[in-house]
Formats: sequence, structure tokens, C-alpha cells
Amino acid sequence: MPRSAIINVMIQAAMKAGRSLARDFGEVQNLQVSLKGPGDYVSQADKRAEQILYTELSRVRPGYSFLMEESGAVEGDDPQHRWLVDPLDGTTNFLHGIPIFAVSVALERQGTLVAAVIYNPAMDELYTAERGGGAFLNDRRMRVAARRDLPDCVIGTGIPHLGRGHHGRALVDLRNVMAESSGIRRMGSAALDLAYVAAGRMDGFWEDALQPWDTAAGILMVREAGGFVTDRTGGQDIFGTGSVVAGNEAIHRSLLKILQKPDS
Ligand code: 2AM
Ligand code: CA
Repeated sequence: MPRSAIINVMIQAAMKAGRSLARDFGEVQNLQVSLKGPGDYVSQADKRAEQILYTELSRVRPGYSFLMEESGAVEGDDPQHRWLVDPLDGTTNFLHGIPIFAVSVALERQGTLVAAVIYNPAMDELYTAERGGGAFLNDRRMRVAARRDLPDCVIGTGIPHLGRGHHGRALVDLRNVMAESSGIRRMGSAALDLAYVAAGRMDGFWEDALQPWDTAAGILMVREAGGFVTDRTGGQDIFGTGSVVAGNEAIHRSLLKILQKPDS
């Protein structure tokens, strides 16, 4: 399928930012053995990647607004369009030399997600989606997995760490999902988790306490791959609640039911 002009712009920007991250990732791997670690270096890498995305996207579409992880909101002259940008999703992985991280870019038109790109430079995997146009991994069409029974399913999640999220609730959810599924995975990048659901690699995914830039591109990716995505109540307020639940229709429904079980 031919790609639209806008998705090509997004691919160029995401791959340019991804190449910058890949160069910095090489250095981060070397810095693991130093006592101070690569912390400062990583935040510079993050900012460099965001600057590339901002420069590239605003050069080609001047006036569009931005919501970026590092720089926050930038209001443009065009209130109809907004970029949601996460220059480095999976920061903790990147910091530790684990090659599971991605650039994530989504475009909203009048509040509706219309285009999405997620790029993992370490694996050179490019995920794209356009509203009504399907979702692709490199040049291959993506479909969510067809499994309908949770006992056959691999389910992804994100586990809150020190100072973030509701640890007690996360443990309850983990216990309940592990008891009914064939395995839980924890990759550390919500953007890639959602891309993996779209690609049929994982059958479902849930996480809480996320920001709009973590999930925006992945939401469209899953929908265009034929999947369902909601917040943990089954509603559409993913950005407002920070919670996300994804899968095919049956697995999404099963996950919602489990996640709505009371704490004890
Ligand atoms: P990050 O790597 O860009 O920080 C891991 O569970 C997921 O949660 C990642 O997508 C990670 O994005 C995101 N995440 C980690 N800390 C976060 C925070 N304080 N707010 C929102 N999302 C966060
Ligand atoms: Ca993120």
C-alpha cells in the first residue's frame, strides 16, 4: 500500500531520531562499567532525539502543536493538529544497555489519532499506522493475534517502580492475570508493548500510570491491526486515566474483567 505524505514525514523524522539514539546507545553500553554510569549521557540522548523530532516535524508542518515528553506542550497556530512525541520510550532499558526502546510519534487531528510511527532502532523495526489504512511492521501488514482463550495467551504489562504507580493494585492485577494466562511479559516500553500486540506477538497488554505520549501511537497501531484498546474501566479516557488495556476483542474483554476484580 502506498504511504501518505504525512506518514512519510513521520517515518523520516522518527528514523533520524532513532539513528541518533542508536549512536548514543553504543556509548551507553560502554559507560555501564563506569562508577557514575551513563545517566547524564542518557538524558542528553533523550533531548537530542526530541530536538530532531521537533525540528523535522515543525519544518514540514509549521504551525502544528506538540505534546512532548521532555519539553511539554507547545501551542502552534493550527489548533486542529497536534503531535504527541516520546523521543525515547523505554528509558530504563536504554540506560542499562538493553536494546528494547523506541521513538514514538502520533498525530491527532481534531482530537482523533490519525497517524502513528514507532521505531525501534536497535532491531531496525518500524511500525506504522494510519486511521483507516491499517498497520504495518516494516512492509508487512499487522494483525492482532487470533487466540480467544486467556490460558493460551502471553500478556504484556508494565510494573510500577520506586516512587511511581500503585504497587498494591499492580500486584493484585499480576496475581489475577498470571493465574489465568500462559505467561506475562514485562518489556519496559509501553509503545513497543502496544506495537507487539498489534503485531500479534503478545495477545494482550495492560498498564497504569502512563502519559499520553507513551500510548498515543500504540493505541492507533492496535486499532488499525483489528484490536481493541480502552482504559481499565472499558472507557475511552486513556490519556486522562493513564490506564490502557489492549488485545483482540475476546482477550480485551477477558482482561477488563480480571482487572476489575476487587483488591482482595
Ligand atoms: P519512558 O521509558 O519514556 O519513561 C514502562 O513501564 C513504561 O512506563 C515506559 O513506557 C515508560 O516510558 C513509562 N514511564 C516510566 N516512568 C513514567 C512516568 N513517570 N510517567 C509516565 N510514564 C512513565
Ligand atoms: Ca515513554
